[in-house]
Amino acid sequence: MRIVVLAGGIGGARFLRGLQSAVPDADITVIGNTGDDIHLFGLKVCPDLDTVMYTLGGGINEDQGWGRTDESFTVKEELAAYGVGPTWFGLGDRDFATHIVRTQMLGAGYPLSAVTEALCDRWQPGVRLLPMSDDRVETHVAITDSQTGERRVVHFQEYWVRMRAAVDAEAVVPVGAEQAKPAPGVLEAIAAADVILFPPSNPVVSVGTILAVPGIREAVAAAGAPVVGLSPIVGGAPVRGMADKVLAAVGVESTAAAVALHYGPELLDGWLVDTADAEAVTEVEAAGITCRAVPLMMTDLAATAEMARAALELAEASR
Ligand code: GDP
Ligand code: FO1
Ligand code: CA
Repeated sequence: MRIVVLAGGIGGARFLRGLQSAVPDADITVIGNTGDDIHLFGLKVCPDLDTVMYTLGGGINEDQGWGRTDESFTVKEELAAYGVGPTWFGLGDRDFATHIVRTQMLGAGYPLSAVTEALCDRWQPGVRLLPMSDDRVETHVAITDSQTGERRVVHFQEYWVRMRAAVDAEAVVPVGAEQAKPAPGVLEAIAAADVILFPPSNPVVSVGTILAVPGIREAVAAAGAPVVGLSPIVGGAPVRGMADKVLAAVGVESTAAAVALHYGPELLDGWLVDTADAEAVTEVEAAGITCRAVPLMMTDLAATAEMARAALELAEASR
């Protein structure tokens, strides 16, 4: 079975682990969000690609959900001693090596897709990990500065990591997306898929950014395969992260039903909500999307594998 998954970072990566456990023989292609990417200290950092790669490759810091296990921060401390920031972004020593290799290969002329493949040679994530695009896309967030009262735009990482999403997101802009092309293999994988899954990833800054690359949304909508999503909103709130803030920026309520309607029946054939949101089923089905309520908390591998099985069953039912 060929499965394509449009994934962000932690939510996407944890779901993928469950999917691999549920269907060990599946041929899984992950289309990863690169809108979170940021250049720091002259290095290209790809948080969501790395989160997927480290999680599936056994190198992730499990408690945090991002970054490396057994990490140290000597380089960061030394940079700070030189007064070189930003200090608000925690790059560890082991993680730095990944960014150095990536930046070196990009400098030598390799596209991000080839670099990602080379990094995955080490980690063997068991999936084909493709960036959504080889072109630079960086999500920015419009905010009102609480000190000056002025409207300005910050990089998504600054909004989330430095500001902890404490102020409202007034707009979310995937800068560069309009000019970006899908990376090699992306459209082909979507067209050849037996099933396409939206894991419980952020619908705006993860899945939304991937769909903003011209051609990808159209390919998913035109795919012969059923498309099934899992709600990242449980009981009216994101399980973790700032999905509520960025959903508000695009005028979408933080409910499991509103997120399904935001994707719409043009994209989705099926939608899973948590049992806590069972009342959403009628509304989602009224919009023409088959919907089921099942437990959607990724508390452990068994629970996550059960979610993946439910998604594949729903895909089968809506085929
Ligand atoms: P990020 O890039 O690290 O933010 O990760 P993703 O975009 O892949 O996923 C973030 C989303 O995952 C957030 O909106 C969370 O609400 C959602 N999420 C995290 N853990 C769970 C879980 O256990 N169950 C569900 N349903 N959603 C989750
Ligand atoms: N998240 C944080 O909350 N604080 C950090 O200092 C931080 C550093 C970091 C470094 C590398 C990396 O791959 C991810 C990192 N993240 C950090 C996570 C990342 O910013 C977010 O999980 C996602 O981009 C949010 O979608
Ligand atoms: Ca992300």
